[in-house]
Amino acid sequence: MTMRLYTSSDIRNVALAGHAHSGKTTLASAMLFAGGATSRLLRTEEGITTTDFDEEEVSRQHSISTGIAALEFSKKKINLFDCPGLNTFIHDARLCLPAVDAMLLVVDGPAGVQVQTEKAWDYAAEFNLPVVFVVSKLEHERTSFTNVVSAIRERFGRRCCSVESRDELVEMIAEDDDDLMQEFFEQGSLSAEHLSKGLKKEVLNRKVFPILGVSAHKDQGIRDLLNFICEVLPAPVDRMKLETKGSPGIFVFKTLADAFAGRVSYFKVMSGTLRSDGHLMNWRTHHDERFAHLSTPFGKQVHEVSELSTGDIGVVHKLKETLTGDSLSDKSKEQHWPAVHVAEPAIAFALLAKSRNDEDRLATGMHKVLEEDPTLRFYRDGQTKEFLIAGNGQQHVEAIVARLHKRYHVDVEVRAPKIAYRETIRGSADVQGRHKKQSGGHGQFGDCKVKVEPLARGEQFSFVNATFGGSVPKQYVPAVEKGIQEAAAHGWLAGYPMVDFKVTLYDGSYHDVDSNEMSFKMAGRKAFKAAMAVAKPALLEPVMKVEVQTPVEYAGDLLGDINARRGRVAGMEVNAGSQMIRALVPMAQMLSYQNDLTAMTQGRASFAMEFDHYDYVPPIEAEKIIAAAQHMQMSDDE
Ligand SMILES: Nc1nc2c(ncn2[C@@H]2O[C@H](COP(=O)(O)OP(=O)(O)OP(=O)(O)O)[C@@H](O)[C@H]2O)c(=O)[nH]1
Ligand SMILES: [Mg+2]
Repeated sequence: MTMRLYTSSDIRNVALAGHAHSGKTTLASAMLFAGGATSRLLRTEEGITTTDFDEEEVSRQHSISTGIAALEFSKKKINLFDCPGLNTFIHDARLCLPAVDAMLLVVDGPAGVQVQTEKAWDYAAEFNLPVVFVVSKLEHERTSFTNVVSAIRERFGRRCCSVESRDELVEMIAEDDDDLMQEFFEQGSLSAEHLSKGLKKEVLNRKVFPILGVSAHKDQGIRDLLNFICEVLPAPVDRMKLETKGSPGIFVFKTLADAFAGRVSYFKVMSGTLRSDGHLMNWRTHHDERFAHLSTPFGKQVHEVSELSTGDIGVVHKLKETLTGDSLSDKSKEQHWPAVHVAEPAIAFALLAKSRNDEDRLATGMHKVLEEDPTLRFYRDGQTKEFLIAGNGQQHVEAIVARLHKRYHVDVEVRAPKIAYRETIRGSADVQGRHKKQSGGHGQFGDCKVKVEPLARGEQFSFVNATFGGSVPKQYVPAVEKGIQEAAAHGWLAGYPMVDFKVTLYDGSYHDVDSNEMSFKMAGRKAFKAAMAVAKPALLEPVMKVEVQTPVEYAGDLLGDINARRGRVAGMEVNAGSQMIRALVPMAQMLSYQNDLTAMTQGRASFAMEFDHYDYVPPIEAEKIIAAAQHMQMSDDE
């Protein structure tokens, strides 16, 4: 199927975001059906929706990654981004948000505002996106539209306003514009034209957040929502300064590694018009990429197009060197758009290949899967020689392992999670590192004096050369630094990387013949070891920011449980009958939280967590970690 051409002002890119199970995928289906893009309403339960096509999504009945599909409505092209809402996959939504121009924040009718509703709201703020709340499942017997509207306003402010409350909306719009205020005072209302213009502006500037209601199952409010998108939400060119006339440039926001079709890249046209059979330069890799066939995404399928206007969303297959976050543009003009910054994943699992054959294919398969998800890390532990995969949580990693199995037939076992501990120092040291081997043959000589001090959390490492008079010849200074860094990478207490410390090299000596780089590197290592003996090394552990939402009756038990996990409660609020608990809890205590929380609350509570900071491990726990590391060291030496 080939799609017609749309000009920049006829394009709308909207994300459907919100809590898991709130009805985003079903709503996307209903919108596609209403727009004539599918011949009937496809439901998540049937496993055949347009935007959930991955094997894992079908079997779990939850979206795992953002599915994109286009439809036409009142001559506009709407690109729908159906985002995952589950805690462990919602980060995937964030990666796609640079490509959209508004967010439909879906709020579950029966359940109301939930943990990931807030997360999605925060994402919208981060990317400066207009937000329209969509209350789902309107026909459901437990949905009260009025109650959900109150909960939304209580949580996100009175600028969230049901479009049914026309008077209130008119007042809000008039409030922010002197001319409209005057008209409002004189006429007691606003003309239809001014109201519509005013609303558009207020939504774009995130001054007003309209609330609509829909039932995807009963096809209620779907056309109104589509109309609203076309009439009120901005075209890409209304929201961002995009050059429609210049040479073409694109930003890649998503990559799929298809076992058969190979690499599939999703992009937004950021400038000019992109035509098929053109070439663009990838400015990260300096690789000339050919865009043979251009298409518009439609879930797993694509609809071919001959060109795409500024602001439109496209798909292209088989780019050679391009990954998520890359900017490509015509050779004549280098252009860059910022990639989304992702935090380092703090939880790692060991992967054990089930057979030799699996081991051989593990790395190849994994590298393909990794292309799809820049938040994952795959590496080999220097200490244990195990393959490790780091991600956002157990479910995240399990989904990856399942994908590896289904797509590439690699069988691996996921082992107990590893916590990414770090080491640091609490005290300072002033030490000497001296390496000398001058018996027979060519000698070795390096000598350095260093001061070592703690740095603030997160500052990693700094090295200052404060020598004078050539006590350490300039060409050997980097060797001292390298020696220290290499030793620091293996830590001191339990083999975890040493971080947040500063080294000042202030003196040393050398030998005219026997000094060389290697000798000064050795001297650096020795200085590090000498420093650790006195600088009070300590273990650091990742601490997570945890948000739990629960019916009020479980709050007492959950608080006690958080305490038992060495957690610190940072805030509590009651909102429309449900209790929100915010806490900081060491990751080591959160590994089984999903299961424990379900058991403690009969599955009625939900939670979200993300890495927050590193903090000292209390002495008793630290002893255990150090003992475990020494034990492993010993069995390695055997
Ligand atoms: N009663 C009713 N149920 C609905 C409606 N829309 C969706 N549901 C049901 O809600 C459940 C979740 O729907 P999904 O569309 O998969 O939810 P989602 O928001 O995409 O969930 P994630 O992908 O996990 O974030 C399914 O059982 C749907 O059948 C509706 O309009 N009315
Ligand atoms: Mg979904």
